[in-house]
Amino acid sequence: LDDGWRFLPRGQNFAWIASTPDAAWARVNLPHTWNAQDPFDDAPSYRRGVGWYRRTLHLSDSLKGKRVFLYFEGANQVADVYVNGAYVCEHRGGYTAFACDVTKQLKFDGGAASENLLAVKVDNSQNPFIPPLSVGYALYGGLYRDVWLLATDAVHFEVTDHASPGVFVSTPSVSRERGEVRVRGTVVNDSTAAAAVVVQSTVTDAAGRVVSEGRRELRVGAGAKGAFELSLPRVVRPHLWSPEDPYLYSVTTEVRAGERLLDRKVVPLGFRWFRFDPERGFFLNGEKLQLKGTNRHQDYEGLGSALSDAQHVRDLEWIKQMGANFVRLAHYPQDPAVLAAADRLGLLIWEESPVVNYITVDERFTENAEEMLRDMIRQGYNHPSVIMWGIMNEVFLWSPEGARIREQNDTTYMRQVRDFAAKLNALVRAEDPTRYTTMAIHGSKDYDRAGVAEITQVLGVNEYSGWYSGTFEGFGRTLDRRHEEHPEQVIFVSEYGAGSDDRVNSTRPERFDFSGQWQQAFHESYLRQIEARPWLAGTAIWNEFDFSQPETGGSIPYENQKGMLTWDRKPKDVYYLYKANWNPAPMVHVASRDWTHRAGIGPAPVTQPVKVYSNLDRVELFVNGRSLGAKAPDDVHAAVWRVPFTPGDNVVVARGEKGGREYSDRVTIHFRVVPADLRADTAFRALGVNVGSLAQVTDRTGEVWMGDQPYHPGSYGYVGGEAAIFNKDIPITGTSLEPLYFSYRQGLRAYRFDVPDGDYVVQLRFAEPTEDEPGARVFDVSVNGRRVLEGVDLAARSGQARATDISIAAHAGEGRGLTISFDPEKGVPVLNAIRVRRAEP
Ligand code: GCB
Ligand code: CA
Repeated sequence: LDDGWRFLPRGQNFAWIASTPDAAWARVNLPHTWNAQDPFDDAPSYRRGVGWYRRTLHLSDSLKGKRVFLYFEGANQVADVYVNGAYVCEHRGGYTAFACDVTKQLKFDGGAASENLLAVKVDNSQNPFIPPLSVGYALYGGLYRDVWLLATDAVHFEVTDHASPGVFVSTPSVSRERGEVRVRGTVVNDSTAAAAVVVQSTVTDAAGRVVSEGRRELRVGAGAKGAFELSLPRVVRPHLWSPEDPYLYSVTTEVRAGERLLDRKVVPLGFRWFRFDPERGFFLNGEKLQLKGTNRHQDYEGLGSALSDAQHVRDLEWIKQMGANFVRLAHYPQDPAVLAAADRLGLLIWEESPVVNYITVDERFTENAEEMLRDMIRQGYNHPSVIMWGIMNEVFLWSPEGARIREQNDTTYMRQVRDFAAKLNALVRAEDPTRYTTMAIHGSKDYDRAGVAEITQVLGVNEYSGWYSGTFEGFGRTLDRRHEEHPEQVIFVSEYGAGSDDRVNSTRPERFDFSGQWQQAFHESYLRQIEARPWLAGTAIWNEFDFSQPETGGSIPYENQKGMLTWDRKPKDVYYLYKANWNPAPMVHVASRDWTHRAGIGPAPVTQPVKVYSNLDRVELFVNGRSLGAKAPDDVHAAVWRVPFTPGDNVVVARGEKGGREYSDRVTIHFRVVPADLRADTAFRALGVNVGSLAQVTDRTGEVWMGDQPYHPGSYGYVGGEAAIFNKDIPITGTSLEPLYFSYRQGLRAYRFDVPDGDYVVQLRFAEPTEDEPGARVFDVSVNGRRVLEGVDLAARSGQARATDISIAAHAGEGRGLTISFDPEKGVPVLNAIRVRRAEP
């Protein structure tokens, strides 16, 4: 039922919305969210509240006598469903499916009289009793997944058991010799007479051949339910399921009354067995398997959370092609299409329930969290890809009052969280003893102090050493310490990552500069450290795709930039680092796709590094047809050449071969040579500098803003002050070139350009980094000793963190170039970026 809906972003009760004329409503198709844009504009926050959906539905007479259900794959986050004015069901929680029996409320008469009105009220308001309370991604409201109409016979498999298939298949024991299959489920008899039925399950292989079969007679009273369980004859020498060979059988379960088929369910079946070992890692089908994985969020630039099934599937294909064999679905259950794709593609899954950052100590919160777990497990139970159920993420990151803190000190709360976690863990164990329980924690002692870290069977640690703070090596040290102190613990690296922006590149990358090169160096180091610790249960990159993060700044505000691909699914160069390491298919990639516009200080040619990721034994690099020699990629499949760039286009080709076949990659890099001595540059047109950072920034026109440097005669650069960056939580507004403003220099005395004599326009780019009150920072600006700006007060002028560009006319004479000086009146001056261009004649 995805098409033909109408949407109204307000309205409290059904009576009111039923009487609102169609014209007041927007036409929408599902999946739909009302927050596809507003979390990412410069207005603070986004709309969290009520939205109504309505639709008419004609039902033909042929459905008369059937049971009819509405099946919602997900609605964020509370949904109330009405049919023909009657309230039929409610669902709490934005990430799992729910089903409502609407038979009684529907009209089937045929013709116009059979027009039914469906209406769904969806509410994504903050709710203290519904996880998640806080997340770090947009909480998109809406009917953002597919909706189905299901019609069954009066006697049918249960539909409303947590919107599960009503049939559950497990493999109590599997070996190479044989696989046991157990099928259990519930038949519901909604008729007025007792039913004598036969339940039959058939296992077929991928070619459709029947390999096992079993049946059972069942008597189900009128209006009653009957549970069944079948142990099928063992399958001999089953074709095992694995990431390399995701072979799927299927189990078809039918319920019949005599010859009459009443219902049929087909579910996937994979024969596999697995275990975790604290000393040796993960084993699948008896063999050690290094879990190489990544995390996935479900949103997409411009669409919010409203993705089609095809888009969900494409995401998993990106992950598979990268060579991963594992995905953590953080931080919530995802579209049904995702698990189906994981089964088919061979990706092992950690699915988790959205308890994030803190909890409300209240029975209602606990009950909702438990219901979500039951939803998740029963809906995902039949998927062979699933190996772990996660119960929470970084639950001690925030205080019980909902504030980010360093350390918990409320011991009562810590005990309550422990009890809560233990309760959820026990629930998962009881629901599904065939998988492992897990949770993810952040770098804090609180989890051990509170006894929370020991609750689940697998412990996920989220590690960002070398990004938010510390060095790359802090990663391995943290892991080793935990492993030593808790040798009995199965330790999984559930997150690690660093942000990047394809506009930002550097020959001297620094922590938190958002350059692609720092991100690459981070992952290269982590790959090495992971390789050195075979006892790890597995690892997962944070994150496969850039995703929404409404309360963050950085070089792309409102976005978490740690993806292997951008938010609109453009692979970054770092994606190919993983591909080279994890996917054995021969490949070579010139890791400069994100840096095709470069600049450097001359004379030409200017030498800069070019990195190639490749899993070939040897790769040769050519620049403009000339060989720079062949190299063997290193232990993480990287090789770097020092390439002499000439002004203009440089064609870079990397080439290698394997098994008699040639593999190559080709990138054209446009290079601008900035003369070391600007004074002699009679052709000088313009020069921009990304003040406060060593990284270059490429703008949309392809112009490269140079990295910053101290002034030296003949060139450009700052005089005095120190480099700084914005607080990561403060979004920079009023510009689409945020990286230029993200870094800045404070307390500088001057900025100099030794340009040739002539008339210029100096563009000063500012964004007030720290002050939100006028008067705290005030400075004057002079050019070559002449005051041009008096009393610049950025907070007063534009407020905090808002891009403020000021252009001034300037004249360079007598070979003195341009000296733009900054004189403090109050506080210290700042400058975020600067550009000098020749005035038009
Ligand atoms: C974490 C969180 C995740 C964040 C990530 C980050 O530890 O679990 O939700 O997005 O860090 O990028 O900071
Ligand atoms: Ca779907």
